[in-house]
Amino acid sequence: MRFLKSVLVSVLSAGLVLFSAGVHVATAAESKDPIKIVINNWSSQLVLANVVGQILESQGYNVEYVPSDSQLQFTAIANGDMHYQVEVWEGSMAENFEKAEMTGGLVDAGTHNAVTREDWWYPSYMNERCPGLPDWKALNKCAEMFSVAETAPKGRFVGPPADWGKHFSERIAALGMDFEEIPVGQAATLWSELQAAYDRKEPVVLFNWTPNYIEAKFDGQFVDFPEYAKACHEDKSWGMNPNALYDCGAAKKGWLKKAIWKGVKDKWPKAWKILHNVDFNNAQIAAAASYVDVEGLNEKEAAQEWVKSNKSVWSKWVN
Ligand code: TMO
Repeated sequence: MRFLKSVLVSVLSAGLVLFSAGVHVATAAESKDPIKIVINNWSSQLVLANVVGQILESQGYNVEYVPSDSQLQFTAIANGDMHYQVEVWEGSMAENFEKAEMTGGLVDAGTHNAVTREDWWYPSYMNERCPGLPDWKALNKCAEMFSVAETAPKGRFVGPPADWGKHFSERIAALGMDFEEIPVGQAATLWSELQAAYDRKEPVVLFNWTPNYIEAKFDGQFVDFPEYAKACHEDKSWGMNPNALYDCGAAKKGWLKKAIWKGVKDKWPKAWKILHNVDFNNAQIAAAASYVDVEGLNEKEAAQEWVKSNKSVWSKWVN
């Protein structure tokens, strides 16, 4: 009996070994070192980074999540200290992304289907109260309406966390606006400020972006600033203020890219392909944010949900 039991155990464990060898066969020749996926401080990025990580794990890879500043991350990727960023936004990261790409260490891993915009945004009930919106000059005429004790008589612009590289204070100065940027410490404060104003139909103008869950929950729109051009961020003489950069809005149809360390290609060749294939659209990104900001899941749980219910989407990236 004892003999039988031990035979059974060894047969079972041999089977287990064979089974796990089978699972890992695709990546047998590849490094077991963790692929380091960058995480930032807004919901969709956190969820999608975990989605990508869980997909890689399903293919036998080891994964590590590394927090980084959304501007400094590109040098870290170029140096091979971090390996992949799933959300590179044109409106806030193009310059540092392209600088790192020029060193050769960071590679453009392709553009998502999603079209993006990151800019000043206000609830639609302000259209009646401030005629001429969404034009920025009309907004500026109503500046005092947006003032709080801290900024009066200037209007308050509820700005993003400092590390998001937006240059909004420079824009305010370049365009001579009667606004002052008051940055939040974290993204969640943007939404609580919006909610508080929205509930009382009070004036508020804040930083927002699309795709995001906000557009499904609140009725509002972006402020139209002078049309974006690359030169606006590089050449002072460009635009309506000949002595300043940033006298323009963000791209209205911005790209969303992925960034990868060039060394991934030799170290994890199959992952290199998968990570290029990753492709999210607007609805998927908004839904990713909604799992966290509306349903209250953490990013790991949200990613598990996504991976479970979108197998037909990601199985194409893997094969
Ligand atoms: C990069 N972000 C979506 C926060 O503007």
